[in-house]
Amino acid sequence: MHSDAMLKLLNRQVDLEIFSSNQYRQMSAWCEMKGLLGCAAFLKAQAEEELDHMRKLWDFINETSGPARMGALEAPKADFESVIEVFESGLAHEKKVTAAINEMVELALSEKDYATFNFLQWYVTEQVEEEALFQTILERMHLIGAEDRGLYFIDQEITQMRSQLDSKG
Ligand code: OFO
Repeated sequence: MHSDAMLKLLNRQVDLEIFSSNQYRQMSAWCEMKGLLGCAAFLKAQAEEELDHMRKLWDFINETSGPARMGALEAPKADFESVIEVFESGLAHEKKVTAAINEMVELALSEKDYATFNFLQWYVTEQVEEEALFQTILERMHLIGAEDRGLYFIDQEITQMRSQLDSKG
């Protein structure tokens, strides 16, 4: 059902979602070592969500043309200068994911692959939310100040943001 080019991009996206999960889990470990337990929990939850994104793709690929196929992954970045750098890297990464999804949407449209185009709409919406979330966190960090006691308040703020997201489901 999919062209080879579409299947290649869908499988590439599987790898990107797994990489995203690994990256957020690795960032979470950095935060935990710095005593930023709210940030660590937030990032660990993000890591789990990325696996959900991968599973959705995996099932879609196999239900349509298949087969879903995993490739080699690079190691995620593990060392950061500051918690701001962690979340800036997160935002930059999400922008990369958005670009990859947009590329698939464009190909699906140009090939008249409407099933894939329709499937990808969930990801398009999700990316708007994820970029906005990282952007908001960074704005709050700049507002509160990510040094000394500011770090404590940031950690509290992120804990609250996570529980609001969890209660929305
Ligand atoms: Fe963080 O995004 Fe998946 O798709």
